[in-house]
Amino acid sequence: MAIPAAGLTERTGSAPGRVNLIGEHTDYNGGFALPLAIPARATARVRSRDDGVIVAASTAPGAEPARFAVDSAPGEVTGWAAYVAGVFWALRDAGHDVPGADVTIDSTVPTGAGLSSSHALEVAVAVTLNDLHGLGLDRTTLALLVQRAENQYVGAPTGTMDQMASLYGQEGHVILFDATSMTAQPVPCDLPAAGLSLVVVDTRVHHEHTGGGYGARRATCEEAAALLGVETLREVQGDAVDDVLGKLDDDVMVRRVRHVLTENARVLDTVALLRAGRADEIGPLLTASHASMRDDYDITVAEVDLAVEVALDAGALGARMTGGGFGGSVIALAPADAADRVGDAVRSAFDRHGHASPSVFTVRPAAGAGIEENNQ
Ligand code: GAF
Repeated sequence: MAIPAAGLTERTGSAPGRVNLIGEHTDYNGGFALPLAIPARATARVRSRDDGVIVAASTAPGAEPARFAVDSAPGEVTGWAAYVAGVFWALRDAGHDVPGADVTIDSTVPTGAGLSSSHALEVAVAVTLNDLHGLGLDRTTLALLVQRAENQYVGAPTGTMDQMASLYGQEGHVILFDATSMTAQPVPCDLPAAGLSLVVVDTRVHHEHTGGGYGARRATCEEAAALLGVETLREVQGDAVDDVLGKLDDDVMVRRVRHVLTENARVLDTVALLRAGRADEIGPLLTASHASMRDDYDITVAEVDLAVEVALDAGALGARMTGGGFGGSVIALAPADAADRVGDAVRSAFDRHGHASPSVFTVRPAAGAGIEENNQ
């Protein structure tokens, strides 16, 4: 990243939200995921201060401005500003003596929709501070620092997929993320050329990963890995799934591990099809991923299951919940001329079932985080 010009004390950077095409709850198991950066982004304007204070403001409705010390400890700042405070904390804890700042956030990533709005905010702040202070940190290091902010400061035990997608996203590509080697490989995914649309249905059932469900899934997987005598479930990925499951007694644990192992395989199958120019054939893998999240990982909710079912009935080639679950968004891969029909069908089904009206839009793979060109 660029070293700042001497005396320049203000920067603006931005970072996208993400949709995960496939590969859910695999990242903290050392596995594979296939996210894409989306056009919706968080923008962070950072102006240095010399009084050791951070003043954070956001244009989001209801987000109160916050004022706190640059060296605030985890727990001292709560609410939306904890995401800002957490990034400063993680950088300083890693030995980067970043000063206080006025930080203004403006984001178009819907919150609580499973599209990684909090990671977009954190990554936007991290890339901006990195550039403003000439820290020279590479993107993977920034992803790991943002994970520390999220885990230790905010208190959500999340993995690294969202940050990697936001940092490494590329237009026209999905990103094959390998959480063991921490590599992010772009895989071409030109949906319009394939005559396809990726429809997102934000069910408006909001989720929080600081709640117990996400952490409980993670703990069960870690327990299973310990019982199997491995560091992460990735180490048994090459073994026959039934052989691995046969070594576990607990039915819930068996189902959780089956999801992770079969999901990793589905990611790699999806990548093979995309690389072979067969994007129109990945639908069944997406739908199988959803069934696995619903039946084995138990992380879907009624609205999400309904959206998937109705999207498929309306002509989607495949559909699944995207993100950590317990609400959030569904993605449906549809022939471009069926995208409107899919959206309309889901809206009317939600209406019939008395659910709040969903927000429906299409996304395409967009660029990753960066510094705005109009910085002086
Ligand atoms: C959330 C987490 F932040 C990610 O790390 C990942 O685990 C995802 O849920 C599930 O795949 O978005």
